[in-house]
Parts: sequence; C-alpha cells; structure tokens
Amino acid sequence: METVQWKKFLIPYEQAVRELKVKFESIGHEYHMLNQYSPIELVTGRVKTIASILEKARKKGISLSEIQEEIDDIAGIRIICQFVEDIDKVVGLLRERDGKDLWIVEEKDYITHTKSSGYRSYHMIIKYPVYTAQGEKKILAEIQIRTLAMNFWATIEHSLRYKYNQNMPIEIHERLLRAAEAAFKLDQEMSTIQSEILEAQELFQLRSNIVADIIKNIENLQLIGNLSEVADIQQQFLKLWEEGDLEKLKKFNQQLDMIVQIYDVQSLS
Ligand code: 0O2
Repeated sequence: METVQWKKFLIPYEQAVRELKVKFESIGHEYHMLNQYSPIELVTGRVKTIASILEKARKKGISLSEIQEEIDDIAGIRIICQFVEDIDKVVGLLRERDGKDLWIVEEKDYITHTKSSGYRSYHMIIKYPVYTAQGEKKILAEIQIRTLAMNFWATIEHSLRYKYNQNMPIEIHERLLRAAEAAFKLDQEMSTIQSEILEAQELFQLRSNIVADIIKNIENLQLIGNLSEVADIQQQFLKLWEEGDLEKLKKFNQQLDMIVQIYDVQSLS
C-alpha cells in the first residue's frame, strides 16, 4: 500500500512558502522605502493541509505517488493588490524572474475569463527550487494575484462553499453572483479614482518617511550633541509637525542632516 511520510514531504513546501513570502514582501518594502507606490499591498502564504491535499487527490483521481507532480497548489502564495492595474505589474515582475529564481509553468487568467462561480484572480503556477538539508528539490507552487475586492469575495465564497459542500442553496449562489458583480464594479470605480488615491498615499508615505528620518537624526544628536540644543530642536520639530507643512519638514530634516554631519566631523578631528 502507498504511504507518504507527510512531515518530510511537506518540508520543502513550507520552506518555499516562507521564502516566496519574504521575496514578495521585500519588493513591497522596497517601493515604500523609495517613497513609491507599491503594486503589492499584502502577501500571504500557506501550505495546503494534509486533509485538503487528500481531498483534492480523491476528487481528481490522483494517486499518492502522483501528488507531487499533479497537485500544483500544495504551496500557495497570495499577492493582494489595491487596483486591477497592479495585477499586470505584479505579473510582469514575476515574468522578469522567469528562468532566474523561478520557472513559470502555467498562467490562468480568471480575470478575463471569470469562473462560472464569479471567481476572479490571476494564477501563476511556478516551479521553484528549494535547498533543504536533504538537498535541492524543485516544487510546484501556485501564486494567486488578486485585488482586495476579489480577495474579499473569494474568502467569503470559499467559506460558504466549504460550509455547504456540494449543496449550496440556489439563493445563496445567486447572492454570491451578485456580490461578485458588485466586487467587479468596485474595482472599476477604484480604477477611475486611482490617481487621486495614489497621490494621497504617496504623500502619506513621504511624510512618514521624513518624520522617521527626523526622529533618527534627533536620536543621533541626543548621543553626540549638545543637550540644550537637542531640546530646542525637539521643540521646533513638534511645532513643524503640528503645522503639517511637508516642505518645511523636508527643509528641517536637511538642516538636521547637516548638524549631524558637523558633529560627526568634530568627533573625528
Ligand atoms: P483551496 O482550499 O483554496 O486550496 P484545474 O486547473 O482546474 O485542473 P485546480 O487546482 O482546481 O485544477 O485549479 P483552479 O481552478 O485554478 O483552482 C485553484 C485554486 O484557486 C483553488 O484551490 C482555490 O484556492 C482558487 N479557486 C478556484 N476557483 C475558485 C472559486 O470558484 N472560488 C474560490 N473561492 N476559490 C477558487 P482549491 O484546492 O480548490 O482550494
């Protein structure tokens, strides 16, 4: 009889999910650090449960020895975007990596070709090499790329589908279809006011980065500077912060950069 040593079998999948999550989160982080809008809002990941793997294998008539080749979403990553347009950017980022740290095996566009359930999402199946203590292993992973609205709908639909198994009442099914239509319209509406939203978000990001820099500079001055001067600087900062003028905060930070530099030079001489 076929058996699977599940713990050992799932190790590379767990590692792949951890690594891929870090890789895509880092891209989002990089955009924020550069005060730029990130097409990646949120990244989540999971390894399919053993029960769910067995259920899928049973439904599709896949034997235990074929699971590795035939079930492509044991490792799953979900990249959530704010706008539909961001999905293309993320797909582009993934295609750029094709043949480098991952290999694209298949793409499924359930956005252009919405599923009959109302499901929308862009899927990329990749082959991904992991290096475990047991050596290199290339595993399949599924990357689902979708907007916040698509994700909201899919999460609710998934739990209802699970609750009703194959017997979802027709009125629930119809409500879900109407909700899918509403999610689609929400994505369209958001796209039309995208530039307004982006501008507001970029300003917010820029402001929080400048404030973080100022605080870092003040902390440095507390270590190397004159304490009464630092107290005065703190007061000035609080006043500017309350005023909320971004340009003034930027100038103030440039002055602090210079003061820190002067102290650094003095400490070297
Ligand atoms: P779970 O519990 O999320 O892991 P196929 O290519 O059709 O032979 P497969 O693998 O069913 O085989 O592919 P498909 O249809 O692309 O589905 C892969 C995953 O997409 C599903 O995994 C779901 O996560 C998601 N998905 C697909 N269709 C729907 C849908 O109608 N509603 C929701 N909410 N999610 C969907 P699993 O294993 O079905 O589920």
